[in-house]
Amino acid sequence: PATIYLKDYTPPAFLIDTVALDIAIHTDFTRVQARLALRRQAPGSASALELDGEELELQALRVDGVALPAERYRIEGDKLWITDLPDVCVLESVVRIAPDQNTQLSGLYRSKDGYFTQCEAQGFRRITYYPDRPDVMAKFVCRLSADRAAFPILLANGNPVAQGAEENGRHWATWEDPFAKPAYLFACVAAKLDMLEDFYTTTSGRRVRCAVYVEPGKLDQCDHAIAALKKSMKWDEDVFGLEMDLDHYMIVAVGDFNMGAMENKGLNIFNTKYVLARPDTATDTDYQNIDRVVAHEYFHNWTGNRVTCRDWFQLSLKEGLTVFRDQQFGMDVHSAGVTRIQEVRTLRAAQFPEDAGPMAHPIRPESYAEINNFYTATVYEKGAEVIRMIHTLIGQDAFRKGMDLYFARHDGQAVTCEDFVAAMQDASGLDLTQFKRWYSQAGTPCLIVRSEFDAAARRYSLHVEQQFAPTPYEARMEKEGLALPRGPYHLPIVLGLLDADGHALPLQLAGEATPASTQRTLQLRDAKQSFVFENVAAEPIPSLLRGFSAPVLLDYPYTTAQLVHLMAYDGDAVNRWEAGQRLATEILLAGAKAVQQGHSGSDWIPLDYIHAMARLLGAAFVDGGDPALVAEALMLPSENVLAEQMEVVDPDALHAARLALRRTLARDLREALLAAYLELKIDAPYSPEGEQAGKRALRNACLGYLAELDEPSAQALVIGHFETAGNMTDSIAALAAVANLDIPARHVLLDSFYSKWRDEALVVDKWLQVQATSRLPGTTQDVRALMAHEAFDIRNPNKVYSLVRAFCAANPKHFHAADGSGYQLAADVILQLDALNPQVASRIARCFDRWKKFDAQRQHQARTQLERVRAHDGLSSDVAEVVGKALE
Ligand code: HT7
Ligand code: ZN
Repeated sequence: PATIYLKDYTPPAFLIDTVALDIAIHTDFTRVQARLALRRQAPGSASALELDGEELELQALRVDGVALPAERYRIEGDKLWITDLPDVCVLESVVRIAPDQNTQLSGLYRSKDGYFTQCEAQGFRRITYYPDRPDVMAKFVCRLSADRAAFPILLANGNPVAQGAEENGRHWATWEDPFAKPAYLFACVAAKLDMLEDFYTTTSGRRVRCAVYVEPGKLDQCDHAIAALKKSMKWDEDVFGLEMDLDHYMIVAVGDFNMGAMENKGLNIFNTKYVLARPDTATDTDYQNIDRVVAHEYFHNWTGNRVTCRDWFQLSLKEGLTVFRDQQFGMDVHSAGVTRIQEVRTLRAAQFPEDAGPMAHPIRPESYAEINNFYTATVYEKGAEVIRMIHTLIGQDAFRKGMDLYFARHDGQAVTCEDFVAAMQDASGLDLTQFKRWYSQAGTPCLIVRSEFDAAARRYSLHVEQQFAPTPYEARMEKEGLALPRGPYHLPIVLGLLDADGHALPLQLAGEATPASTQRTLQLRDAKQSFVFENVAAEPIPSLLRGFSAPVLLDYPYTTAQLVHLMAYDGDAVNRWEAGQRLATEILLAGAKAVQQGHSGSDWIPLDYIHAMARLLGAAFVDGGDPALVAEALMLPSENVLAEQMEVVDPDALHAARLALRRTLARDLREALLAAYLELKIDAPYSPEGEQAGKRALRNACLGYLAELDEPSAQALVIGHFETAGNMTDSIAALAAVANLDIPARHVLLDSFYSKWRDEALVVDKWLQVQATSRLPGTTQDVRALMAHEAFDIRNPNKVYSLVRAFCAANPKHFHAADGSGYQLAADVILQLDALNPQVASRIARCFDRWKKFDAQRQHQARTQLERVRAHDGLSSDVAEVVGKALE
């Protein structure tokens, strides 16, 4: 595929003031008429108008009402060029499209209950000819018509202005959006849907109608989404002073959707997964995800819509910032510590491996072949970490001033990441020149920290060295003549020091007269930099990068005793958790080595660790204890995260070591786990809110450990948990546990679950997922069999993600099977899917990212499948880019 470069950006020759669309949906085609009011940017210049169009059947083209002669335009691939246009004119086009055949789910497409759109990043060009780029912002009016009985709901962005009947049982509606927007934010829906509405009054008195549209019969699953929307509206007013700017805010849920949700102006379109919830169908995690995704899309109204991206290289401008905002919302409305821990876990599981693999890229890449491949953990999650670092460096007040300045300068504009950083710099007075390296350098930096204590001088020093090795991205850029200078990062190190009793020490940096506080934010700028603390009586234990203050790897030679100490006493919840993860990682890597050397025992598990975990569990029940935090701490690092730490990954050894540690903990803490399980039983009616959800998380974590005991009584406990579950969180916890057990009850429970829920698509997804992630032998064949089951549909992204991606991304033991059976399954699906939905196929292809970290036999198997995919005729640019980079 052709590569597109940031350096080649040029402004559009023509701007568009207004767009009038007429979309007429018929049974076997849709006719789209577009009227574009064009204005040349540089009046008098001769440049041609460049329009994008994909899979459009052009029927008419008129300029100022006159049919355009053939010599004035040419179609080349997915471009339409028109020459000799006046500086100001009206272009009208008529095209036919086939949404019923649109399996890519980009543009206008058919789903079960009607027609829906998805235009980001480049879907609008599949609806009509248009300059489909975010720096062309226009005001849209949309007339939509369809059969009234089949599609009674007709929606588009903005406000409804008129509606009426047509002949043959058809009807129409016109919507007008008062705000100029890029085409990627356009949306329309013609469908049969139920609707739940509520109202929110903004601080300035605007009464906003909040409406959620769902598949008929699902109104009892909408309450949480609508409450989340109102909570988000309030939060954005309270924290950022940002109000809703329209009278209608609509959320439409659709079962066929490539991603999570889409922030179209005033008409968000959501994957059903992030809207529908009832206690018996959705887990606590589902409820929390709904809160976060609803908030995220709502927050985009300002960070993304009112101020948008100049070009797609700037994607992190809106995504990193909006993820940061939804993270802050999550920390405010749920537990701050648990929320942050979960974010750090996601970053480590998804972004760090990406940054170490063939698709590594900075949060603002210099080039791409297929923009859909850049909706990545790096652009989203690392992008949010970069914003968080600015927030940490300048503080909440200056950050808020920076946001205000950003909107004052750029409301209604399409801008760059530079513009955002400039606003933050100007509002805070902090020089962010060096900081901007975070936008252009790929890879995860490593901080090597060493300490030195001078007892006589009562001085404690921390010597920090930054390592920022180049990634394949830098090598590729260099080959393409785009070598960028690399240099040390500017980043915040939030830290504290603990004494032997676990007390936080007052921190007095050299040169200061008195200690300032027990936690400091240090600014690291140099490749090597030292920080010296005075008046330190005895050698302390450092608690570094509190709250995960920078997205880096940390190399500090902690002893087991120090980590156990931090697990118990660190005043920072994230670092208490982090100490446990660090210790578990060391133990599990030693365990994997022992397994490789043929040791069958578990003498690599230190007793100190078992005792620390026992204390942790006990801490949930003392005054001020937080079961949700304890549940997080009981979760061992995943096999994929551990794999990143191995020179040559041995998935079997890692799996065996992790399982052995889980079984040892289950055996050694059996009484405490069982007591906690019994104690945490909830008798109150279900609520997804914090306290109850935290107790359930810990109770189910205990159940998970107890299920590892190869004993009938433990199995009976799991079966009883399933049979008495009063909500989906408990049901699925038991089902996931039993899916790993080779006992007759496994099939009984799986079958009864499916019979009960076969008509609830999102619950069937869970059923597929627990089977896809089972560790039992034969899982690969089971996944193949499930692909032929009536419950599976390769055209539905949720089904593919629940079964195939769950297998490839969350079942390393089977995906990386030495005989190559997992790789072959993945490649078969990628090829089958590529012809239908390249975006989803490409997401599955990303599961091969780390193939070069494995042994020679596995590498051979993976290469064989990757080459097979690459050689396929007519491969999409999406999959070609991912597989091509993997094979580089
Ligand atoms: N901004 C939205 C991105 C999105 C998307 C991108 C490509 C293909 C399909 C898509 N659906 C949604 C989602 C968000 O970040 O809010
Ligand atoms: Zn987003």
